[in-house]
Amino acid sequence: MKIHPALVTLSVLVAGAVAADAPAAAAPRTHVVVIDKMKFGAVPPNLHKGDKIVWVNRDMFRHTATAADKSFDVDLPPSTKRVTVLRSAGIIKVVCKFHPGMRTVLKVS
Ligand SMILES: [Cu+2]
Repeated sequence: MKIHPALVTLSVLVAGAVAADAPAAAAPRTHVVVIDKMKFGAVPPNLHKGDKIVWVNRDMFRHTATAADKSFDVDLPPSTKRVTVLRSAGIIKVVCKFHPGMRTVLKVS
């Protein structure tokens, strides 16, 4: 059986429309983690791949937010903020390279 090229085009268009109607993943959100007094502040629950974290350093010291899995490494001079995007799911351990006692954990689904 020979399929008319126009039919192929039509079925591709229909498939595209169906995909567009499928429930999309939750829109990425932006969360804030404040570093103050040599500690990472509360980490928001329900983090998802694609979300952004705004790391805010309120200290007079330079810090970093460095993922143990190397998915991000943010330098944070005093009184600065930087944004990272969570590109992978999983449990991500985060430390400050300058102060090994500073640690937190992100749970990304
Ligand atoms: Cu630090």
